[in-house]
Amino acid sequence: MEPLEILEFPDPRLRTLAKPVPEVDGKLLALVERMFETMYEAPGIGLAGPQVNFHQRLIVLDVSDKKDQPLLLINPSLREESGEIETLEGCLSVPGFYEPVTRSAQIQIDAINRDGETFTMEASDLLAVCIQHEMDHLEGNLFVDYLSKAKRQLIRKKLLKLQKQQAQG
Ligand code: QAP
Ligand code: CO
Repeated sequence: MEPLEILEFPDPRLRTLAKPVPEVDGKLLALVERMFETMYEAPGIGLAGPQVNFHQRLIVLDVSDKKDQPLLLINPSLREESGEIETLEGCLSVPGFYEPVTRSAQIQIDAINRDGETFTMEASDLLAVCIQHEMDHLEGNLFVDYLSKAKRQLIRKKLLKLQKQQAQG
């Protein structure tokens, strides 16, 4: 399988507000499979539609050690959140950079599954962090937005330099 191209910060397309998935059909599920494969191959623990230039509210993740617990979230919405947790976060769209981010430690969300059915789930710790990180992507937000402007600008500069080098071959 050819992995999907992952947009990288500061690509302005990552700032696009994702629209609700209108319908769960075979075409969408085929993209979901490619997103899982792209995430596992990277390797990563989460990937959101906007990162692969698909601007609908779609998230794939797997925070398990054995990489055997794929989770698909379509049109997720936050119902409840509590507590605080600081995690060293990274992002497939910000390769090579990891910084601490504070988020809610426990969350409850609603989402739609691959059968088009709504479900509710609770998550804590790394799973909760990863879901919040991926839901940020649907709003066009990135973990670097939580850092100081100086840190964000430095990451931006370094990534632009790398991207230019890669474009030149
Ligand atoms: C989001 O991120 C996340 O820099 C998912 O060179 C990450 O899968 C939430 C990755 C950490 C919470 C904690 C990053 C792969 C993968 C890189 C990822 C890289 C290669 C990031
Ligand atoms: Co990310």
